Amino acid sequence: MYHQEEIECMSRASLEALQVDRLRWSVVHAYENVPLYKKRFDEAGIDPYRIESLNDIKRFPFIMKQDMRDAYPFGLFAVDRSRVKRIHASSGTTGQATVVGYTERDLKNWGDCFARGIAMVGGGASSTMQVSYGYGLFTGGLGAHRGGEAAGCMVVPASTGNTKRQIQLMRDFGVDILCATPSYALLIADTAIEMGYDPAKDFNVSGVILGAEPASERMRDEIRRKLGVRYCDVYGLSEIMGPGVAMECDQACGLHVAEDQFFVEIVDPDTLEPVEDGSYGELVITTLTRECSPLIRYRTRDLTRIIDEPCACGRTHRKIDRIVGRTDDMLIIRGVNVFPSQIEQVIMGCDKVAPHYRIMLSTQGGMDKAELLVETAPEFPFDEIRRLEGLRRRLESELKSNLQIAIDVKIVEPKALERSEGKSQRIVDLRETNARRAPHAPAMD
Ligand code: DLL
Repeated sequence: MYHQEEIECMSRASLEALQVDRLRWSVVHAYENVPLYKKRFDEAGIDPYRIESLNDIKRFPFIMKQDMRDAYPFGLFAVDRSRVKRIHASSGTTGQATVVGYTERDLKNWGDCFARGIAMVGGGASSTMQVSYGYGLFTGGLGAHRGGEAAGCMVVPASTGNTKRQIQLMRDFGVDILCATPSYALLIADTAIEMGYDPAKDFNVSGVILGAEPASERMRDEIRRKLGVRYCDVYGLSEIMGPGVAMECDQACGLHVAEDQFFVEIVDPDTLEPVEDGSYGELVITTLTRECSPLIRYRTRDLTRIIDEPCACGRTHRKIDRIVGRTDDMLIIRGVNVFPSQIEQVIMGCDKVAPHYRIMLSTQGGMDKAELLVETAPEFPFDEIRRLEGLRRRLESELKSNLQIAIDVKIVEPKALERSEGKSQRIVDLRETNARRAPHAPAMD
């Protein structure tokens, strides 16, 4: 089932022709209406009126989150104030917030992108869709909401919080599609089980549309099993639009990029040169239709690869793989580069622990101290001290051999770590100085 079959299943040749046309429009639109683009293109000696093919995009300079911060609040808007119908913003907890605006057409396109994912989990006009992403300046709630309306669903704007009530709404309204972060979907499932339900049987929910944060395969399996649902991973970022930039079909091997709306590239994060097809690198996105906040070659910092193979679902838009991390995720612990995903891999490889963990960084005696708090799997006998100690030592030795640094492991009981209703915070960095972070790491929102 498709939301817009004529677009989602377009021949590659027609799609690429459409992309070239739209790229020409977008680049000129940015150049003529946003002073920063005019300055940058002129400085680089680029003629924005001469785009022959998609390859020409490679001549253009990149734009970064810092550029958006510098332009706060409306410096990158390309339309008159009277045409801006909505704004969203990043939280700005660790730096200046970034603001993006939407015209009526931007909002319509956004709704259609998200609605494609609703069809991917089998939803449509007869669906009842509960949106348990936060509403507000964060794009999750209102983005999914608009998608639900575009698909013709009955939308339940639950937002986050009050989990027992969320469960009651799901039951009373016969909700069949749930949108939330993976952490929150799991919390909803676990709370329902604690309340005595078997959500896979007692609830009508058949599809989930989950994103805004990474989810390991184990976590996805747990959500699928506990709720008895089809899982659609939704990718997006507020700078580019919000949720719906790419969504995962039922083949579960990659997320179809809305290529009629966005042109994607993968570059080496160090050299900024394009990587070979299929290799991992940093995702760079150019908007093709956005009127209010066009972005030309935006460096997302997200690491993924392009999957350029025909998909059995019939959609022709190329896919990106699940996001494996961010270039600015990298931590420097006692001089060693560590990606949180490396720690997660060790956890996921051990069935005695649950996928609930936290990495605590602090300073002790002037040195970095790293501690991993991880919960045991529910069936693990937590009161058997010797087995617990064995498990702790096994994890410490695996971490040491995989990461080349010592990380203390503290095993905690199931449910000891606080659950999140939005994006979960896996790293708590309490070190006295942030100087040991990656030098290129911008503040994360
Ligand atoms: O998280 C938009 C969103 C809302 C996406 C709801 C999906 C669902 P930001 O707060 O700007 O926007 O955060 C964007 O979150 O650059 C990724 O690092 C991460 N992210 C988003 N979706 C995924 C995903 C929203 N499916 C940042 N898998 C992005 C992994 C994701 N990471």
